[in-house]
Amino acid sequence: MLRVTSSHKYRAWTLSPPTTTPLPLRRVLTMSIREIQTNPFDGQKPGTSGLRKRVKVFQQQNYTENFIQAIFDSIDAKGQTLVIGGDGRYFSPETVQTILKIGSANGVAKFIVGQDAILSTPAASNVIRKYKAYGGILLTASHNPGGPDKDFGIKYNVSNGGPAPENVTDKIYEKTKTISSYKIIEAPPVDLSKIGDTTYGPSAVSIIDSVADYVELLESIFDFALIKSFLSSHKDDFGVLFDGLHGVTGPYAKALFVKVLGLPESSIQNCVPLPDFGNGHPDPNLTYAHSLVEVVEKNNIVFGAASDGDGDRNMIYGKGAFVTPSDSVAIIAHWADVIPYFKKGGVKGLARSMPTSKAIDLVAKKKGFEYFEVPTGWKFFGNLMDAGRLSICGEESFGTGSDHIREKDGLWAVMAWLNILAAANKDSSKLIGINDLLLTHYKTYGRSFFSRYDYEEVPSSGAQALVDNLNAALTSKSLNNTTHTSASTGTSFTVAELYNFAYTDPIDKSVSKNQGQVIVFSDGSRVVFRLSGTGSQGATVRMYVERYVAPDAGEAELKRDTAEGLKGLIEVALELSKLKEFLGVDKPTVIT
Ligand code: G16
Repeated sequence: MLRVTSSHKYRAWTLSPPTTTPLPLRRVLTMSIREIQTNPFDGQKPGTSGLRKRVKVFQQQNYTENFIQAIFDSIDAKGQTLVIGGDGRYFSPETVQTILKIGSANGVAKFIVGQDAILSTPAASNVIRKYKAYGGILLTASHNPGGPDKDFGIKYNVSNGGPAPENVTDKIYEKTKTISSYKIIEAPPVDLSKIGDTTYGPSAVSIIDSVADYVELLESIFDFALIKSFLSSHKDDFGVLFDGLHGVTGPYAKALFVKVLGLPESSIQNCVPLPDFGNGHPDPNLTYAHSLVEVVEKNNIVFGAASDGDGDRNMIYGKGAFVTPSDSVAIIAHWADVIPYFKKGGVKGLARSMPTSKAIDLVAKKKGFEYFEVPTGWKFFGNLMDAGRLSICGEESFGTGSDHIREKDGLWAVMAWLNILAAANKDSSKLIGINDLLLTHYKTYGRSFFSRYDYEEVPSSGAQALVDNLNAALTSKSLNNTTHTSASTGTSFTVAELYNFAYTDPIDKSVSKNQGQVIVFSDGSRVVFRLSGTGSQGATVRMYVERYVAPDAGEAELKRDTAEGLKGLIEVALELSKLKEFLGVDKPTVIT
C-alpha cells in the first residue's frame, strides 16, 4: 500500500509498511522524511579522535541518531558529497544505514561508501580528498577492541581528509546537549556488499572498492620497483611479515604485499578483518601485537610490522629489533629523499606531538627544516600541511604519516621503511637491517630513550587528583630546583621547569590549553603526564619519559635496552608525581 506523507523539505511517496529487504542497486525509490523527537544524552563529547564508547552505549535508543544529527546540525552538507567508511567493527553496518537515512534526510546529495562499510582511516582520508568530498564519517574506535561488549566510535572528517578540528567537534558537542529531534528517511537498507551506484530518496549512493584508490596512491609515492627488486634478491635473508591483527588493513596488505610486491601469502597474517578483531586488541605495540612478535622471533624474520584496527597506526619490529615510533618518524625524515614523493616535492617541514621524543627535532635542525610541536591528536597537523609547511610527522602513539593525506597511515609507514631499507642496501655488500639503521642514526644524532606507561581504566577521581597535584606544584613552583635520586640507579634529576602545555595554531591562531603537564630536568630529560582522550571507560593516565644521550656516548650506551636506559628517570617520575598513591595501582597496564 502506498501513502502520501508530508515532509519538511518535500512531498514524496513512501512504502508502507517499510520492508527490511536490502535495497538493490539502481532501484529508485522516493522516500519521506520524518522528524523523530529525542532527548539529549550526557557525555557525547568527541575525544582525541571522535566519540568512542562501549557498543552498548551506542545501541541505546536514539544515542547514535542524536550524535549523527548533531554532526549534520554542525556542518552544511546540503547538496554535498559525504564519504562513509570504517574499520568494519561490530555495529558498523547498521550505523552506515543510520547515517544514510539521517544524512539523506538532511540533504546530502551523494554518499561514497566503502564496500561492506570498510574503508581504513587513511583510505577514507584519501577518498575524501580524491573525490573532493565535503567530508566523511568514519566508524571506528581505532585500536580499541571491538565486539558487542567492547568499543565503537564515530568520527567526523573535514574536506581536507583530516579529523575535524576542535572548533567543529566543540560545535557538535554543543548540539548534542540541546538536541530535541532528528530527521530520518524511512527506507530499506542499502546493500553494502555490491560495488555500484544507486539512488536513495533524494540522494545518490556509490559503493566503491575499498582498496583500489589507496593502492594507487601508495604506488605514486614509493619506489615499488626498487623495493621489489631488493626483496626478490634477498628472498633467503630478508623475511617479511605483516600482521593485520584482524583489523581493516587485511585486504590492503594483501594487495600491497602479495599482489604488488609479489611476496608469498605467508608474508601476511591475521589479515581477514573481523568485527571483534578475533577477540584481540588491535593495537600494534609490544603488548598487544604479541602475535607478530612471537612469529618474528621464532622464524628469525628481519622485517615485521603490524597495524591497528582502522589502519592508521603501525609498529616496525624485526628479529631483536624494535623501533620506537619517535625514532621511526625521525629515521623516515632523515631518509626522505630516497622516497620519490619527497624527492620530487621536497620536505616542507617536520612535526611531532608534544609527548613524542625530540628525535625528529634533531633531524630538522641538522637538515634545516622548519619543525613543530603540536598537542596529541592528528588533527593538529592538518592546518600546517594545508599551509604547505609540513611534510612528515609522527606521534609516540604509533602514528606516522605525511601530507599525502590528512590522517596517519600505518601501511604508508611500513612501505616507507621498506623503501628506505631497499635504498640503504642498494650498494651494500652486507645486509643492512633495522638495528643497523637505528645505530647509524644514533651515531649521527644521538639517542632519545623513550617509553610510555599507560594506566588504563583507573578511577577518574584519582586521575584528576594526580593532575590537580601537578597543577598545584606548577602554581606554587614547589618542585622547581628540587633534586630527586633514583634508589636503584643512584642517578639524580633536578627539576628545571614544570608547565602545562598549550598550543597556538600558527595558521588559524586557535588556542588549545591543558594538553599535558611537562616536567623538564636540568639534563634535558622530560616526563609528561596526560589524560588520554580515547578511552571509553573511566580514565587512562599516560606517563611519557624521555632521556637523551649524545652521539659520542659510545656504542654500548647508544645500544642499551630502553627499560634500562630509563630506569632511574621512571623511578623519579613515579615518586615525584605520587602516581601510585593517586591512582591506587602498582603497575601500568601497558608499557610501550
Ligand atoms: C588517536 C589520535 C592520535 C593520538 C592517539 C592517542 O589515535 O589520532 O593523534 O595520539 O589517539 O590519544 P590519547 O593519548 O588521547 O589516547 P587513534 O589511532 O586512536 O585514532
